[in-house]
Amino acid sequence: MTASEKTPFYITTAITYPNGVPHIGHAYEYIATDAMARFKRLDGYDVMFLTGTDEHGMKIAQTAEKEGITPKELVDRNAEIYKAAHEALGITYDRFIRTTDEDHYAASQAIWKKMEANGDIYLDKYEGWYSVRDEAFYGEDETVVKDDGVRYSKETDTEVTWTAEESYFFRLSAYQDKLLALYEAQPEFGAPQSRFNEVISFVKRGLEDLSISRTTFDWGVPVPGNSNHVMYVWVDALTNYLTGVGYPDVDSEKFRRFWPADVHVIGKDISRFHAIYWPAFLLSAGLELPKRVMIHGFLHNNGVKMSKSLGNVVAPADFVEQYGLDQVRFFFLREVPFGADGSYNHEAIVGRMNSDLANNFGNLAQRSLSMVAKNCGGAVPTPGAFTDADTAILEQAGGLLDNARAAFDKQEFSRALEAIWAVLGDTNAYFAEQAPWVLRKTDVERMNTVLYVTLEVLRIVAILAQPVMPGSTARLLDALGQPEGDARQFGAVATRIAAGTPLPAPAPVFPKYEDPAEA
Ligand code: MET
Repeated sequence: MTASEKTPFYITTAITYPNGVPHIGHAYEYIATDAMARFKRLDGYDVMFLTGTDEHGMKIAQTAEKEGITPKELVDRNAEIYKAAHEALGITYDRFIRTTDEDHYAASQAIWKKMEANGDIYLDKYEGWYSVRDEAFYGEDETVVKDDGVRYSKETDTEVTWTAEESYFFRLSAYQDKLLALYEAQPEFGAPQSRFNEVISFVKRGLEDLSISRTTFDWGVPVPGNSNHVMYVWVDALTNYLTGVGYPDVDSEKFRRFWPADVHVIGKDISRFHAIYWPAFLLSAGLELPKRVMIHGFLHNNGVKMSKSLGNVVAPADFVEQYGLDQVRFFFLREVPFGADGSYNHEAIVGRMNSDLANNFGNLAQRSLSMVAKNCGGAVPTPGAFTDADTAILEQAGGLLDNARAAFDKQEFSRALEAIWAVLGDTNAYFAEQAPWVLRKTDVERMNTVLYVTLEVLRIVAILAQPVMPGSTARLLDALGQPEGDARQFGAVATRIAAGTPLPAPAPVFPKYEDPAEA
């Protein structure tokens, strides 16, 4: 199938302010979004996966000033650091957008003009509280003065400063009913439900018009027709999702193919921007709305020692170095239901690495493949008639694809992995019960059948686990004699491993965690 015959699927991460260094929270979002993108590619979709950096705004301008460099120098340097983090995490984005990219200025100014032409932008004066950390405006009732005499945002605990300047406003107040109608018509527009409900109640309490330009600094996209103003950073930031698919050229093949986005994956701290402001801007500009905003929770290091020397690991690359890339990807997606908050610590990671990966998956593969190498001439054996036990396990494995699809379509990664690992658990029990090492002496045909069934389950599990653990599953699929290409696409789940397929000498795929201190 050519790309244009496939169903398009457009997925995005939030774009990060490149004013610091990537941390585990970024890694978590990139990994989840990447797993989703890989899943859809393997399932035959034409995927567009956008990620990048959010380079304007006061926060960036202030960080640059502190460092004594220009904002552009700062973002040029740091964008590379974020790209390197994507690389280290195996993120297969199609475009890394930087909001200083030229085409993004054009897109931001184009959407501004559309909103203006629709009568939704007017010039007035802004007076209120602004948090540079959050790049967000807060109502007085959303702030509190603490014992230190400083005023903070109640929600995010960041300092706010009084801002009074001429500003353009977006008529957000006019969108309350339209947004509520949207939420009603598209009940899965925001997910998970509990986080979406918070957004809905916020809108129900009433919306004020939004200040969308600044005059006190110039690090931003100039407002069309008034170069004293730059756009409020969130106006241009959200527009990145349009730039990524060719906006303002709405007739381009790319735009027609990929807009509206299928899923925006974001953190819970920015749900208001994505589920309220963004659809309002799009409605104003006469553009279609994204199908889903998936709001994930935060991961906390619950305080248990993470690294041998420092007692804490926060850089994604260190994590990967310590545990292995696929192990980290698996852990994050398996451990915490996506959407919920969760925690991670060294013991939990090692636990999953050793029990789920090394024991349940790796050992089963290693034991069955070595038996095949020794007793079946190094090729997939020919099975005899299947018993009920064989059929039961094959049916369970065969049912995993539908199950995984249903879970991934809602970004319920942990649920998909749980189901896959339940089948692995049952296959381990099956293998122990059937005891092919005993059959070797008593009933070779039966041994062949048991090994065949086991390899077949491993094949299906390896195919389905690819989005989460691309490297190890590729090695396992090599060991199972499955070439790259169609044999590894989800469509291949419906086939059976072919008897007689020659197999290379098996090598362990999932190592146990070795404590460097004890090595
Ligand atoms: N830079 C924002 C943040 O990190 C996200 C922008 S997504 C359009 O909070």
